[in-house]
Amino acid sequence: MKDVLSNANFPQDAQGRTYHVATKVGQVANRIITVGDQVRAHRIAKAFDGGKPLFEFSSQRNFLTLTGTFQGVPISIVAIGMGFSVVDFFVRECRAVVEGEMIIVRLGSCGSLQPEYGIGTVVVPKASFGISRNYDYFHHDTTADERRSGALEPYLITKPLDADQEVHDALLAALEADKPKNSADLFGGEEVKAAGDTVNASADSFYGSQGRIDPAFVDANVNLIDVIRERRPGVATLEMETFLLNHLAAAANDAIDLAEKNGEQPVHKGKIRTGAVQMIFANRNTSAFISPEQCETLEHWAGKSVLTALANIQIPNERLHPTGVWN
Ligand code: R1P
Ligand code: URA
Repeated sequence: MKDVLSNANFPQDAQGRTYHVATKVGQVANRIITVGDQVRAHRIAKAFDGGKPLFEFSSQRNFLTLTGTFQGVPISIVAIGMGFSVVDFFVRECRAVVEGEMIIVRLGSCGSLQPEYGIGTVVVPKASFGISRNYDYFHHDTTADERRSGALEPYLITKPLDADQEVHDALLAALEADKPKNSADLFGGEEVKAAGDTVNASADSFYGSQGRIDPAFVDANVNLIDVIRERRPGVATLEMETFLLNHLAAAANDAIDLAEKNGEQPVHKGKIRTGAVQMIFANRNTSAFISPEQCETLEHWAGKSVLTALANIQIPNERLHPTGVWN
């Protein structure tokens, strides 16, 4: 870190760059695609107008921001890594440097819990709930009785939170309209497909809280997948970020509603709308895992579709960030 930061509550440098994502006003667009991995981010950015971003920055903390235009509409792609905590850095720090409304779509990989959604299916969830490890269950002070009685459960399962309906519908429509042709050869005899209105679970680990068995650790998760299916019937996918994105958007939107109710000026004048597109990389019903060629095909299709959907969703001019590197 080279620059001097001030404000221990929300550190920013003299130009307003945030501490971890390290972008400032004018570098991030109102419409954002967030991905886990940087290869995917660069792949999608090739579909920007002119074939490349207008702004590119990789932070010391491994957040990569690529901002460009697609069909003339400014869009940022931000690669954040994995897990709940990086979503928190990403949403709060991007919110701090963007004025007006934000639409954030997560484009990530996932595991499938539904036999009809194999590798080659891309899903658009309508809702997502969280699964987190209940650390006290594993604490040495916790008694066998507390564990047996169910007073403490090994995993906490939240209520679901919805994605924005218009964003969901635009994503599904764009995927349907632009399916790769002749994909059956690459995907074991079946063409790729898109499925909407699914329910997602975001876990705080790839392993224990997604029900993967690891004899090297006590995880108390042998029946976790059954418990999840029983409590949230129809759950289709497991990944690690979508729930927190929906949660933080709701928290930001609640802060605006609260300020307005109290007759105060909200910090930001626009709400955050969210959506997600999830590519199935791991089929938890069969144990199949995606190949690099299949991955590239899905990322091109899904990436272009998310760009198209974002460009098609209208944001009124007065709720758009006024200037940026794209102007
Ligand atoms: C785990 O392998 C990672 O893959 C999924 C999970 O949510 C987690 O981040 O998403 P990405 O492909 O976007 O990283
Ligand atoms: N990402 C996850 O979090 N889980 C999977 O099974 C595959 C991708």
